[in-house]
Amino acid sequence: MTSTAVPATTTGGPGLPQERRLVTAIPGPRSQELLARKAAAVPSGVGVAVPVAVVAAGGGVVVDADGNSLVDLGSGIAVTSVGNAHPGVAAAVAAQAVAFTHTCFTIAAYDGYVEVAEALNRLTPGDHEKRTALFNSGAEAVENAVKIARKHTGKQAIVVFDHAYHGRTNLTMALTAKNQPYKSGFGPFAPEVYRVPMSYPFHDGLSGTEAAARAISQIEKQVGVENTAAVLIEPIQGEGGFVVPASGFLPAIAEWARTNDVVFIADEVQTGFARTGAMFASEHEGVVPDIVTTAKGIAGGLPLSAVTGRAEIMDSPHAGGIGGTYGGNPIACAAALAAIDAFEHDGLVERAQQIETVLFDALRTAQEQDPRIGDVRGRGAMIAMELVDPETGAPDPGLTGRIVRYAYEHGVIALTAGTYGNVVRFLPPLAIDDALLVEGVGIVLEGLATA
Ligand code: PLZ
Repeated sequence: MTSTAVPATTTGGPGLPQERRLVTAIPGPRSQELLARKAAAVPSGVGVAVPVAVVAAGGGVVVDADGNSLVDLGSGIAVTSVGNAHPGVAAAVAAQAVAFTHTCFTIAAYDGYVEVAEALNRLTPGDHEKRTALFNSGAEAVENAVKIARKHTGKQAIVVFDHAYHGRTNLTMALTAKNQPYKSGFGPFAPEVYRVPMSYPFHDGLSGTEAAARAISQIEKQVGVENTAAVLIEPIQGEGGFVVPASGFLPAIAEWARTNDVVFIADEVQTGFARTGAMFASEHEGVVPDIVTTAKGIAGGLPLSAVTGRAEIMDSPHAGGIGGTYGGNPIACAAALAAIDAFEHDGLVERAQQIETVLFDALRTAQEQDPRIGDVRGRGAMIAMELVDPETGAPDPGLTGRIVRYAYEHGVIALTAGTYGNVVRFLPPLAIDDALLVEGVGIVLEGLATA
């Protein structure tokens, strides 16, 4: 059997040459070989967006088995914010792996879990007393946030928004808006989930106050505050297309929740940890959520997620009511502590702000020449362009698909998003350098010009 496994000598991390380098077509022969094996061994429901076999990654590049070096504008969907194979993360993982790999925290406790909890209690918005519980995936964090909010309020209804994405488990599929590809045929879905309109300035033209009034009226008329346990919202929607609500929308919803005994849950799985040019996206509008869910960027690529919230809410489940075999695994916690150290001490919040400037400059200049770029939006290193038919304003998912294909064929990983599939999103590692970032976005725009 042939194999494209990593040679033992392969080292990723920031020491990799920071360059876009194409030595074969994409996919090259070794990548094609892996994808053929994948087709025979892995179900087709598990897709692969960029047809490469990865052997190393670091800084702003991903290197494939054929020797191509691709500019990474995706970070594995906003995960490797500190950079892939970050040296501090790699060293912490290695050290923890030779000390102990697992106890199950609910069987026998260890320092790393508590230290991650302390760090999140300190870093998330608000100076009230907090508690943090750790899990494995973003979806699992969201599920637990819902469990805790229901237990605390004694109510059941969960309010979510148009274009929302919260995961692929049964409850989180119900919370997620988009049918294809996330939900189709996978029901029945969990009950007591109610969807209300989001603030989406490019589409609805409403102010934050108007959009909040629309959503609140719908909750009060169709659900009832006496039934509503929680409002769950991404402060900037991720999979939904980097939808930044109009200013004032989030504070108005949070304030309404506060006065109605409704738990306000911010899903910061994609927006958390410096990604948007603040440690958490809720900070941009001074919102202090009752509960924050985090994952992705938290641990530099290891699976870890968290629910952080007001102590009185978090402590409402009975002893033993919250748990799981792997939640807060010691290796993932060691990685998180190294990643959090980098977020706090390596200027990554400021770096995300600089990336915003570079991306907005490039995309807004392109938008002036090209009416197919209907909207450019986002914050920090979470920036997107929404593509439309200039005549009708209709979404153009076909064009979007051609652009990201052009990009990877020319050595740049770019991702799509959006309810209408017409958004190209930029989520570079915060470890990317400016030259590579400018080159990468340039290739994407070249794709737009030729598509
Ligand atoms: N909440 C806000 O963005 C994950 C999904 C990719 P998990 N987004 C990427 C895909 O196609 O599956 C996400 C998110 C927000 C929750 C989640 C779920 O996080 O770690 O994928 O479970």
